[in-house]
Amino acid sequence: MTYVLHGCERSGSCIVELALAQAGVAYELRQVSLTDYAQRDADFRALNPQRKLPALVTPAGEALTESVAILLTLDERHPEAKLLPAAGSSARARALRWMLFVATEIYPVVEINDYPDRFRGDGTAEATRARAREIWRERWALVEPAIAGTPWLLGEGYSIADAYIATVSRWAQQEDWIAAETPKVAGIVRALAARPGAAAIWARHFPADAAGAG
Ligand SMILES: N[C@@H](CCC(=O)N[C@@H](CS)C(=O)NCC(=O)O)C(=O)O
Repeated sequence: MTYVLHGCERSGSCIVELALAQAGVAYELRQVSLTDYAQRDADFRALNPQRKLPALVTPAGEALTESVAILLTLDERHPEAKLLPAAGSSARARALRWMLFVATEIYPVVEINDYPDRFRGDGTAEATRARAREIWRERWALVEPAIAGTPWLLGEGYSIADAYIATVSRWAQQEDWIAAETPKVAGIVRALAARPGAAAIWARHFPADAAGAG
């Protein structure tokens, strides 16, 4: 048995795939097309009642969901991969702080941008999406000054928090704003797109940003 990752290009499964590749473990990809709304199919719903990607089935058959929970579980089970700095370290605390900020304060806003009808109440979908993008930008403006390394979040070097930041920064049709207003975030994207072991995965999820593209 190997890991089975249920995901889709350009989605949060990119982060999990980068973690699995870094851990050097075998995994199989199962496509769940967001374009086709396949996350709402009964098969996938049985795996994740929340009907969202990513979902990871472990070699022991456990179903894991929630991107950060998946990453922390992989970090515990494959410590040699060093997905995150060592437990108890100051560097780990900073990586967790900003990865969780992006996961809990920015990632959910993308749902409002992508599916405004779910949230619009009496307003229009356009107005709901526009407000989501304002909030999204305000929150990215908090991430930018926290990036202490060159190019990575931590001065100590790469961690899976960089993959998290880079992936979420590609959403909500805000790539141009990210490039113009958050150059350190954009620098993480560029460095990840060129990073050995990550470049091929990144190119599949985000071909426009692949190193050397454009
Ligand atoms: N809290 C979840 C969020 C997952 C999420 O929003 N995934 C998106 C793709 S990146 C999704 O499946 N959206 C489909 C939908 O909302 O119908 C996590 O961190 O895994």
